[in-house]
Amino acid sequence: MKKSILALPIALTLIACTQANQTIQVQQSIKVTESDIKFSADSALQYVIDQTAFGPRVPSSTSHAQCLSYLEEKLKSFGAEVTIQEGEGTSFESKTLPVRNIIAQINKPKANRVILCSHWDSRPFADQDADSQYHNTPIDGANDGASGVGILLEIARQLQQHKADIGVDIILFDTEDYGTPQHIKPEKYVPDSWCLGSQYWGKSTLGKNNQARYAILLDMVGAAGAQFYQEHYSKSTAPNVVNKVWRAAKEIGYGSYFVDDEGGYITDDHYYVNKLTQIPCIDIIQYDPQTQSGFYQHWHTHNDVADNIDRATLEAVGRTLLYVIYNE
Ligand code: AHN
Ligand code: ZN
Repeated sequence: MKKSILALPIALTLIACTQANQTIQVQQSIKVTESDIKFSADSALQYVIDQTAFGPRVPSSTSHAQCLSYLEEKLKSFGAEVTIQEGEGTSFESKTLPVRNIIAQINKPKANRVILCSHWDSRPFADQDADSQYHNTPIDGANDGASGVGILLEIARQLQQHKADIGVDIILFDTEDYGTPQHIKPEKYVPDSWCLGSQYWGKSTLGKNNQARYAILLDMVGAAGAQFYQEHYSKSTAPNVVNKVWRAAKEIGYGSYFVDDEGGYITDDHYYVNKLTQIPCIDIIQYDPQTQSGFYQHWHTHNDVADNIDRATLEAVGRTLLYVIYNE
């Protein structure tokens, strides 16, 4: 975004800080303003549709393999250096499951980096569906998986056209959504059955050696009218990152999506990034006080389809993240 920066006077915001009982003011420079940011919600939505069009992205399936090639090709076409991390994990039934994490490095020479992540697999069980005949059938996961990935693809595309000063690692975790279903009681209890991809990455040298300053996870970021509360593990391990993102959203007019209030504890990929690496990670995830689960109303049902994805929500999240990145 070099051109627009030169054309604009540098805006400054004043942020009040309290230090040693006195309030001081810190000047923080805004390098890129809201109106400089480009993000196409149409394009992000198309990436969601593309992913779901392969069919459910259940690990070991043909659709999963096809979507892996699609995501790898897309990220390469946006100029990122892409690595597929191959690994495995143990399912709730004590079976070995494959893991294919997709790691796309943008601006690789930069030491100053952040991670943006999401899971790209979809759940093999519609175990929240009202009709129990569907409980063993896989879901599209348009919101649960594809929405975060769609936003991250569009961010990668934008970062190729308008460079940021920092480096960004986009990490698409696999095998997040294979956790113990409601309707199956395994013979032997297997702990940590969710988030197998982020667990594998966090224990690997790729995770251990990653020097990113912080990480932001997206999960279920595409429903109309979604609201993102400040999830508990995020707030306790990465309070500065939560504040940075929620303040950014408010500054550019998305305060109605990013609510300044506490959410519950959610076991998601960010939990394992925090537990297994040095990188503080937050989760941007919809909280719906109207549903019993607290999750998206179509969570783990066959209504989690691309038709229920809303451009405005993709845009609110995508623009907020770009605003944060361009101002690092
Ligand atoms: C649990 O239900 C324990 N965690 C939810 C994590 C998740 C599933 N996110 C999307 N799908
Ligand atoms: Zn899920």
